[in-house]
Amino acid sequence: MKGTTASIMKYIRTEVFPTPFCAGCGHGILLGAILHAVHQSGLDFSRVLFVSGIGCAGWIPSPHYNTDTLHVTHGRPVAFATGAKLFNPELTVVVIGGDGDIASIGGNHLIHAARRNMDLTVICANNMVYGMTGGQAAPTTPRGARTATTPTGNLEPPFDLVRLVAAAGATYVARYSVWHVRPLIASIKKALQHTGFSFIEVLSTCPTQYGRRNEEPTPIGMLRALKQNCVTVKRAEDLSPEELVGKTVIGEFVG
Ligand SMILES: Cc1ncc(C[n+]2csc(CCOP(=O)(O)OP(=O)(O)O)c2C)c(N)n1
Ligand SMILES: [Mg+2]
Repeated sequence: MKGTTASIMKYIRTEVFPTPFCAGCGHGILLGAILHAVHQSGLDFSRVLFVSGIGCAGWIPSPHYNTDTLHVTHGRPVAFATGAKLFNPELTVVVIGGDGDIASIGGNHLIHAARRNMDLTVICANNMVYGMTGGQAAPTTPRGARTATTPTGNLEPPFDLVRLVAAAGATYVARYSVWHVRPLIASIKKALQHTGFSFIEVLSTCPTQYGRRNEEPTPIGMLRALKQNCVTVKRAEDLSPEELVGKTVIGEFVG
């Protein structure tokens, strides 16, 4: 049953279906990828604690995952997860949050947990916008992108989350997208088994709040853009700075 949808259904509270996600939301793909990684790792699901804040990404574990989930204040899941891990060190503690939750209001918790090399896995579902609250600009919104609060284009530069977290001291750092599901699952497996602070940025699609205001309004167009615009770390080594403009480098950066 490796890799089939049937193999992960036992980890899902199907009584909460249909999901709260909009049509074309990439967070559902990430929801499944995390469960495939758990399944393939052979972890006891009842000994995994998922912590999430407020936002569409917060709904990935809660209410969907059939184990303990903490659905906490916006921006604070890393802080709650730190407390849970210190109190109960044998738990595998996984934070799942949006780019606003993890890197905007929660940015300080993120860098300090990385600095301390806390034994947590943090998965950031980066749809480059505040999806749930109406599509405001986030610290991950690309320059020039239109959002509810930057209708003529964002003037500010975005954070490069993998560089930020790697510089802060994380000991496993990777980036993939919801298009690159197989390498994403392999990376989540590594992060779950890693001792120390592991961080995965997952580029996700938000047709409702991001795509419709920018070049790719459709779910399939957004997925195609991820396929076309992402280049692996290895391939990026052979590209000039000019050739890398508009590209996102994916792969493992630390670990
Ligand atoms: C302390 C606090 N500040 C602000 C909010 C409003 N709020 C809820 S979710 C959110 C941002 C959601 O964006 P993100 O974390 O990227 O998740 P997404 O919905 O895009 O998956 C904001 C600003 C809140 N609930 N609590
Ligand atoms: Mg977001």
